[in-house]
Amino acid sequence: MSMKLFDLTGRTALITGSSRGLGRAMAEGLAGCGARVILNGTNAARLDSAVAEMTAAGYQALSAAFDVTDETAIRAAFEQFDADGIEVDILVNNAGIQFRKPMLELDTADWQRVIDVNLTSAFVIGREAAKRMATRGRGKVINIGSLTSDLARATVAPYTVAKGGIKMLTKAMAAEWGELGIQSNAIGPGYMLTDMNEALVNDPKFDAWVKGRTPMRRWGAPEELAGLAIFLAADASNYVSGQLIFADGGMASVL
Ligand code: GCO
Repeated sequence: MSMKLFDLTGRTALITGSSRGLGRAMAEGLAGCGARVILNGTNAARLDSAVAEMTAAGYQALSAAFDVTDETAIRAAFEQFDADGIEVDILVNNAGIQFRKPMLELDTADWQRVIDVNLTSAFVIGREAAKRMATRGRGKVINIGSLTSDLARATVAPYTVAKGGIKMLTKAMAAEWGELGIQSNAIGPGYMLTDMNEALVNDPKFDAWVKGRTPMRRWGAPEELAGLAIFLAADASNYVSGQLIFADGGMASVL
């Protein structure tokens, strides 16, 4: 019985921003439990090679290249899924960018770009997915939050605000879509070894701060998010909704 609760065979998962990094790691975790995964990004060549790598590894993988801030492209992608008979059962809103600058020096355009990619896209793509999930009476939305969903760090205000918004959007989705059979939850990664954080990892002072501030005394590996993604994508979490669950080495829980 217990393993069946985590079996994703016959389910299709769309993971935004998944040609590499956290999105790719979660896609591999979901595929490893039987899901067919749709990788997304804007770089078609990078997507094609990621699909080829996953297919060679024995996973079921497709790609859907679209810009998560382009509503027309998002609608077209879902209309193509409809036309191809592809039902998105699991949506992982992972796409995100970072822009580090103190607010006093921050241009509004840079603020808006981070909000558009990291927050508004989750609403737009979530709405398109949920419209279709509702017709089937079931679906899973997994939004990717952050430590900054709860805790602010100087120089990353737009990212912090967007990720705080992700936490509350997750609850709003739970509030409206629970009766449709859709569970909406969020994952809060800690400081992870990703391209986005390369400058931080390579900064000895910041690296020491992360290791000192994290009870597990290390950065997280992208594949360490896969277990939470599998849980929140599977029947095991069918009565879990509106939650933000951290995979952060304990950082959000300690002073
Ligand atoms: C930063 C980092 C963080 C982490 C992550 C923490 O500049 O502080 O990019 O934002 O990536 O979001 O949960």
